[in-house]
Amino acid sequence: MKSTALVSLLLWSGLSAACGGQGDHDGKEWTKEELDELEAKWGFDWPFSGIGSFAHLDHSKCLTDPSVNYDIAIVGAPFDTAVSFRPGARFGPRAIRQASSRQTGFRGFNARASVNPYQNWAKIIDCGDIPITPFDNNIARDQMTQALTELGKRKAVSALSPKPKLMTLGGDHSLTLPALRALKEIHGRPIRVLHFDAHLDTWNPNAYPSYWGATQFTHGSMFWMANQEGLLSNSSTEASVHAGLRTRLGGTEWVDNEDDSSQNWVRFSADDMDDMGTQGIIDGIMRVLGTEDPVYLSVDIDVLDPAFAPGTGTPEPGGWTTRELIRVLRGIEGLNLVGADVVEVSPAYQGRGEETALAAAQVVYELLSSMVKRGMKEMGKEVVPETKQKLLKAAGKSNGKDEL
Ligand SMILES: *[C@@H]1O[C@H](CO)[C@@H](O)[C@H](O)[C@H]1NC(C)=O
Ligand SMILES: [Mn+2]
Repeated sequence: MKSTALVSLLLWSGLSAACGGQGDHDGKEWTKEELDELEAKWGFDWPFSGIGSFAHLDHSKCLTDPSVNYDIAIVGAPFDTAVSFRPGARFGPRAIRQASSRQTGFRGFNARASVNPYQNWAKIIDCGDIPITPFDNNIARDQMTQALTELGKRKAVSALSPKPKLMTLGGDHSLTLPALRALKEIHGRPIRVLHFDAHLDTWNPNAYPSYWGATQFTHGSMFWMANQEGLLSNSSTEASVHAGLRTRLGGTEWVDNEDDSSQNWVRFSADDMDDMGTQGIIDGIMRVLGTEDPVYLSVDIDVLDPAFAPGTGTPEPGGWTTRELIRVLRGIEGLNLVGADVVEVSPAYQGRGEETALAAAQVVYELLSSMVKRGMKEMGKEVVPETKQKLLKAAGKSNGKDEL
């Protein structure tokens, strides 16, 4: 809240002076020292205090204020009328923000990544939600496309990021189509996708019984549609990657998988985790996607086992643990991420301990850490893991960072 609080105080003192000294301090002029003292006194938020922005980040309604700039924006897309089973993901963004409340800039150092994404080069803010209609999916899709395009086209704050990155909180998975449309518009090129999910989501809408006609905008068809629209890279037959799959397929054969392959996807199943381990999955993903090409990362929280994430629309037993997913996310931090989403959190089905939303908030934190860390490397700044820090200390060289 720091900078916005300061600005509003300054505005307020200016206004009250202009109104002939009204207000509770009789038109008093606030010095910078006094305002700093207020900040020191009241600027801190406990995990359980404050208005619920993601990780207590500064919040702006970015869509109504074109002057707001950022390097990374958290954006909520509370929408769930394109689902095939349990609805309720429209409450996902609020649940994820609530579950992120123990994330603070003050204690935000990611010991797995060796960076604090909230105290680094990137200006990260919470842009609030896109007000998406629940009554008409065509309008909803246009609203999401327009909003994500507008937010992604802003000028970034740091010279490091030519374009700001959006971290979208879903919402059902159909929102990835507007996100990919926006990226095509912003980057002027088709994008590669890394997709964590129990399901393929490359289904032709006509693969569902379609006597009555089929909408092309569902949470299981957005990647099929994205490919039809030329939003996904076809640069090789291994252009995009699924990980964590365990969905049932249609019919009696492998047609769904064959169709998926013909759309240039590589598949890692949930069971591959047992055979390959986290490192095998990491190596497989990095072999396909590399560190140069722009990649959009989409995390359907149903990639986790329902034991870890029951609060979702289409749960499938036999998935990964939260720790396995985090480990894989850390291992792929070298990807050139241009944006990401975390979708399908449907809090009405989660336990009272908020495990599903907590997992989603953690995924966001890990992805923010990766984006910030990549920027540091591009700046030539060293990221010092703890083992190396200890060696440096033993050699009498400290980089000045305290071990807390
Ligand atoms: C990729 O191939 C599909 C057909 O499978 C096509 O519709 C789409 O336009 C192609 N994408 C690009 C970026 O050329
Ligand atoms: Mn999905």
